[in-house]
Amino acid sequence: MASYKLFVILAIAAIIAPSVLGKDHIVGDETGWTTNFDYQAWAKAKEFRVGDRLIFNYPEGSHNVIRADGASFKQCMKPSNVEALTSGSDVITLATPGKKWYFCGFPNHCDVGNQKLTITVLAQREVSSPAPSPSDLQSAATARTGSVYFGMMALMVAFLIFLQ
Ligand SMILES: [Cu+2]
Repeated sequence: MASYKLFVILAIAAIIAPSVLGKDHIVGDETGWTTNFDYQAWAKAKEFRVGDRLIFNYPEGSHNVIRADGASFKQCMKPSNVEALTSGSDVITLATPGKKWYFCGFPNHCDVGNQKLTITVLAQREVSSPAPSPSDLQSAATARTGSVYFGMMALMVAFLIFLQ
């Protein structure tokens, strides 16, 4: 009985979460983050937006992830002020729109092995047009508030059921 209620809560959360949070993109899908993979082809089919997350999966110690700028990306050179990510499951939340550059800092992985990714991050999902009019912004804001509000209500109801 308790497990059924838990299932209901999880099901509701699963329906609501995507409307509130961003999307997760596993870089390279099941291939993960490695050499000799066409990450540009992988990225081409996807849409990246503010609030989405990039997840770089690789065996810890065999690769890393460097958040570069355009110039350092071109030369596969780590910017001196940037710390490499090394956990083997590195999560990067896309915080701002625009071009982003990532590569592996292991010798030859970027330049010879082509282990690099550049993406263009678009604005957050709810505000879809690039130059929305004030009324568009208003309705987008209302829609967002509405879905968050509905989500909170549904979760509260689910927890009340669960607690009974
Ligand atoms: Cu590497």
